[in-house]
Amino acid sequence: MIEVWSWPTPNGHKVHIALEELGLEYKVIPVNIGAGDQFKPEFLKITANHRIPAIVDTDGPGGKPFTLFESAAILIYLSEKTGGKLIPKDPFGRYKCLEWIMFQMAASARCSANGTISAPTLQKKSPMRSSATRTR
Ligand SMILES: N[C@@H](CCC(=O)N[C@@H](CS)C(=O)NCC(=O)O)C(=O)O
Repeated sequence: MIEVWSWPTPNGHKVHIALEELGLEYKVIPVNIGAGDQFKPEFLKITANHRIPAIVDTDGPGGKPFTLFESAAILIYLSEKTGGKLIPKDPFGRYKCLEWIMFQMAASARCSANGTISAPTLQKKSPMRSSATRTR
């Protein structure tokens, strides 16, 4: 069973869609980023970054519980967990796929919700937030 600590935002939906596509059993644990849930200790136990999505796989590598954050890392993990269904196995296809995964992370997946959650109260709780994000 995979616990998805998430919220309905673009980065959250990437993982929700992959879980549906792969037919994996999962349970969503809502992290209301508009209410500041991402700063709660129980969420910060499974991520070094106060951002959704994050997962806990109760049946991770070696059959042990496994935590993971960052949507691209999660997508790669879920693909490999299911035998590489989302990422081609041949080197050409694999690296082209990773290229686009990295591209969407770096260039196109800025969370549109960031503007709404950078209210002054949340900014104070988030020393890691960049000045660029603070001013949006
Ligand atoms: N690089 C991260 C970005 C995650 C991200 O920006 N998450 C946003 C929602 S889409 C968030 O949780 N923001 C809460 C905050 O900044 O405190 C990923 O791809 O997982």
